[in-house]
Amino acid sequence: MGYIWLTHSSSYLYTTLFLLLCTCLVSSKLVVAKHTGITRRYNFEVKMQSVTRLCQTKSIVTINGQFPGPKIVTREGDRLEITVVNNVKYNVTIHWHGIRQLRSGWADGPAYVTQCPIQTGQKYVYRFRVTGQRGTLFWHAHISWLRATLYGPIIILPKHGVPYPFPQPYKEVPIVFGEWWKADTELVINQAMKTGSAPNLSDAFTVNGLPGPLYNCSTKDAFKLKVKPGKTYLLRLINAALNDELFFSVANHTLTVVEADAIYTKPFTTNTILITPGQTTNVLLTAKNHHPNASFLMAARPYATGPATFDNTTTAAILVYARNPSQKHEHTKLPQLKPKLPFFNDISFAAKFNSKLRSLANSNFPANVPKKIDRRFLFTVGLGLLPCPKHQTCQGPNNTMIAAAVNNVSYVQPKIALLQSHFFQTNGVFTTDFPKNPPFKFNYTGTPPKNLMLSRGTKTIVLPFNTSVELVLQDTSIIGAESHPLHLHGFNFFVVGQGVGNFDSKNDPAKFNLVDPIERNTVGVPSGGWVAIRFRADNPGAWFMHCHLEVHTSWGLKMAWIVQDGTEKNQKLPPPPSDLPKC
Ligand SMILES: *[C@@H]1O[C@H](CO)[C@@H](O)[C@H](O)[C@H]1NC(C)=O
Ligand SMILES: *[C@@H]1O[C@H](CO)[C@@H](O)[C@H](O)[C@H]1NC(C)=O
Ligand SMILES: *[C@@H]1O[C@H](CO)[C@@H](O)[C@H](O)[C@H]1NC(C)=O
Ligand SMILES: *[C@@H]1O[C@H](CO)[C@@H](O)[C@H](O)[C@H]1NC(C)=O
Ligand SMILES: *[C@@H]1O[C@H](CO)[C@@H](O)[C@H](O)[C@H]1NC(C)=O
Ligand SMILES: *[C@@H]1O[C@H](CO)[C@@H](O)[C@H](O)[C@H]1NC(C)=O
Ligand SMILES: *[C@@H]1O[C@H](CO)[C@@H](O)[C@H](O)[C@H]1NC(C)=O
Ligand SMILES: *[C@@H]1O[C@H](CO)[C@@H](O)[C@H](O)[C@H]1NC(C)=O
Ligand SMILES: *[C@@H]1O[C@H](CO)[C@@H](O)[C@H](O)[C@H]1NC(C)=O
Ligand SMILES: *[C@@H]1O[C@H](CO)[C@@H](O)[C@H](O)[C@H]1NC(C)=O
Ligand SMILES: [Cu+2]
Repeated sequence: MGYIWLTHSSSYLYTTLFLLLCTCLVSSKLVVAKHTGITRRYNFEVKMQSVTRLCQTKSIVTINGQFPGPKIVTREGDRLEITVVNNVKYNVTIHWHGIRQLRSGWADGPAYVTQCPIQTGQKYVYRFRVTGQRGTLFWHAHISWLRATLYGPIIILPKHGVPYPFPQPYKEVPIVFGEWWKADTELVINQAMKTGSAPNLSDAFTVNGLPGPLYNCSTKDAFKLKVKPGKTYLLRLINAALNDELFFSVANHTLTVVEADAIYTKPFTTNTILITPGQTTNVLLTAKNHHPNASFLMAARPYATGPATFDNTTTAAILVYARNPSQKHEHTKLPQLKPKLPFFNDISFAAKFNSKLRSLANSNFPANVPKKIDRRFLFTVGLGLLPCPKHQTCQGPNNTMIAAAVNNVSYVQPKIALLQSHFFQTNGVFTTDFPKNPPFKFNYTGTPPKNLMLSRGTKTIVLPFNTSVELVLQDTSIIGAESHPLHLHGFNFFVVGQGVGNFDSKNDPAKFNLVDPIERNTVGVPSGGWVAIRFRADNPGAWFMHCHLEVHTSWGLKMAWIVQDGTEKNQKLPPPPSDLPKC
């Protein structure tokens, strides 16, 4: 049984010293720029829009007719007020992915967790403050599969006068990955849930909504990034794809990772990025000093480890060097160079890449890793089977449905939001007996048990305010091992350890990195392995935790934490806003 050891490395010493030097400059400005923040207002009208991709036109759900949706630009410390008006036939909710939502849980967005959906003709104003975060996040629909087309960037700039802890880029460019179906995605998931089989695969991946030149009938539908020689660009990478982790690489250029999930990282250079759905990564790209005689594809395709087939196509945007207009003709003839991406199931690349991600962890941006742990949990995550509903025929083995679970519990979505039920103490919506450990011990990553059936329930774990939690997420090989990007709402967590095989509670904790672990909101549970995370439950509310592969969420790979109020006034969740949608 191998493991990947995360430790503090002295090779980062130079970076740390350099950043400490900058610190004095920054802190003097921090005092001057004692800003209370402003309120920024956005209007989101959910409406249908006709869009053509891959030579086929379909009507998709959009915000304000835009695809991808509008960019939210804000600053650390600001308040946001986003009015969402639903003018489509579907129920809608919007989630502000990665925003901490400190004591504003009513604005988090997952349907039937923190709110009932915004029904046709209704509106809801999401009000929250951006506290202690800066970098790239994104917003997306959080109901059924509507996030297939309802997503857009959230850009959080540092407070006024506070520089980045890396050289100021010449330009900043969001690069949003998506996944495109020619078919109606609501029909795709509804059909799969009826038959108990895997949903139809997507037809393409997209960059900023465009599939790019490697697809038939898409040469013109390519995102072009025009760069000037010698300039440095900050690419704000967002994986908004529904079901696929992605590798991303730019031909003949290296990338320097500087931030992940709105947390600054120790910078490191790489040719390829791995980014799971739900993750964001900021990278610096420096253009060559001269005009090369080529343009360069910026390509992405899946990292796929599971048993199922997947969309193995490649999306690409094009990096072009700006030329003067007289040379325009010449430029169109330039060859397009392609990057070399890792093989689809390159587990060892994934492990190496993830072990390079470290928090900046300096005095300005400390890594407040919980050291004393109040509660420890071990959750298995993976696939399984459920009985076919009465009067239905299912396509799983022996008339079963394929499903997924955490600790063998496949989550059942309630009819009323968990947070409402918790706040008003209505019984019968959820129980508080979510298993703290796997109900049956087995060789999680070895030969699966004979019985592949799962149980069902709306189970939660209740945590007193400020509990420090250590959670080990353990993949299983039931139906097939697979990397699962687990996303936690309401918190960032520290990734203190990861490894292959089964977690060893005797020997693995000694190898945890408690010095500069990466802090984030979504982590890939290694295929056939485990990951250990730590967080402090300092945010009262009902917080969803689920696989960010939407198909697995549909199958039940989700659960929720209930975090109780603290004793102080500023440790309590305020009552719901008066316009909170009703069920
Ligand atoms: C899914 O694919 C099958 C086989 O190609 C096709 O018959 C079916 O119509 C597709 N479903 C949807 C919702 O597009
Ligand atoms: C693209 O079109 C060509 C020619 O029609 C066809 O042979 C090929 O299979 C298509 N490729 C894809 C990925 O659909
Ligand atoms: C791109 O990289 C390839 C492989 O390293 C190299 O052969 C080629 O010269 C490079 N081209 C340019 C224009 O940088
Ligand atoms: C680029 O191509 C032009 C025209 O073919 C040629 O004159 C020039 O020398 C080339 N430049 C480089 C750097 O290869
Ligand atoms: C993609 O998958 C299809 C169907 O499984 C297969 O025929 C094709 O060879 C694969 N393409 C690549 C590039 O792996
Ligand atoms: C299906 O049922 C048969 C007969 O009861 C059993 O032998 C087999 O193990 C079952 N398959 C699965 C995947 O449960
Ligand atoms: C679990 O299964 C794996 C893979 O078959 C094997 O290498 C390992 O020894 C098993 N572990 C235990 C504790 O049986
Ligand atoms: C999961 O729960 C089902 C239903 O209670 C049970 O039959 C099965 O043995 C459990 N499996 C595991 C691995 O806990
Ligand atoms: C939470 O607990 C930690 C560790 O015991 C303590 O340092 C901190 O002050 C507590 N925070 C609150 C808000 O109570
Ligand atoms: C929309 O949400 C309401 C409130 O939860 C629910 O009663 C209704 O069934 C939902 N409609 C659909 C189409 O899911
Ligand atoms: Cu998953």
